[in-house]
Amino acid sequence: MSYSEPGKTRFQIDLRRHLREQGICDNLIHLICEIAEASKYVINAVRTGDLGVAGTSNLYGEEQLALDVLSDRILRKRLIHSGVVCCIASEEMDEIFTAQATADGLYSVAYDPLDGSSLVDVNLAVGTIVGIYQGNDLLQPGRRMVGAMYILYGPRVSLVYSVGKGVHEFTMNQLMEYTLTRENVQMKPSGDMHSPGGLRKKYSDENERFVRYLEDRGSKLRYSGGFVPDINQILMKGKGLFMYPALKDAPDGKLRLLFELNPMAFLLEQAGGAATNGDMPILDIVPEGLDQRAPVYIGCREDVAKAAEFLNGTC
Ligand code: FBP
Repeated sequence: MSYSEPGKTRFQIDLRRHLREQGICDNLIHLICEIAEASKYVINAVRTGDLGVAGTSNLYGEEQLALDVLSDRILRKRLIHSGVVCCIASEEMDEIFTAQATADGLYSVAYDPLDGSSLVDVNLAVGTIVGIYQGNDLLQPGRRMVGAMYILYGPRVSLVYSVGKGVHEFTMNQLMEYTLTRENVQMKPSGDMHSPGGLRKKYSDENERFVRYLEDRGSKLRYSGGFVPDINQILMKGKGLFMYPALKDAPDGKLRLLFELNPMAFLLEQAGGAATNGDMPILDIVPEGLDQRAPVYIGCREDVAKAAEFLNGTC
């Protein structure tokens, strides 16, 4: 991982130039830049928008916040306007939206427009999560994605992406442009911090024993309640494990395969980390529907492997 420092040639590299260096096709470069542009309007909504409820509910029957609906509309309009997207799936929409009938040379996008939106009310960091597929089939294993990215709206605004050639971070400057700040982010094999999601009293004995094992090993608790800031901390520090396991009353956990888990698993694997549901890599799960959820253990590969051992009783 190389930090771009003043005076070094990699400084002030903008997103479009960096994407061009990845050797990917113009349509994918254009798509990622369009999502980056959309994030500038989402930032404005997060900073000044209505914090109330929208009066509607999403695919999961959850009450939508006005910010959920607004950020979803901003991204959907931008994706349609891009001209390179055929199918769109959003955590805030009930079904797949077909933007173009043809799929030749086009992409499909699954996104969570504002993950952790309920945290804006208490001024905590939130984010947009995006997974990109070639063609018009969104229900394929995450390993087939051609790109993934998230945008973190925190004290600073950062954008992290991968198109299968490493993981790179950009930070928004005072001109609202994204410039390179970290290139080829790498995970260590094991770490000393953990983010356990969900109510502990609903954990299985195996999950409880695993968290105790981490604590006894000297791992520090780091959990903000926001998936994007929690994953960003793990990626940028190159260490740690996030888990949102199956709960006694939620056998599939909470987080959504298409909109949250696949993009983050793609990024972590690209950085040398791992992501599992306890039985298999997240990226190898064949989605059965838009609303599918899965338990997740994501972060340093040795810690993820250890989680699976505890769950399968081999530890
Ligand atoms: P939303 O998509 O409804 O915002 O939920 C996702 C999320 O807020 C994640 O960002 C976070 O990791 C998790 O839920 C927190 O869940 P809990 O409050 O149960 O720990």
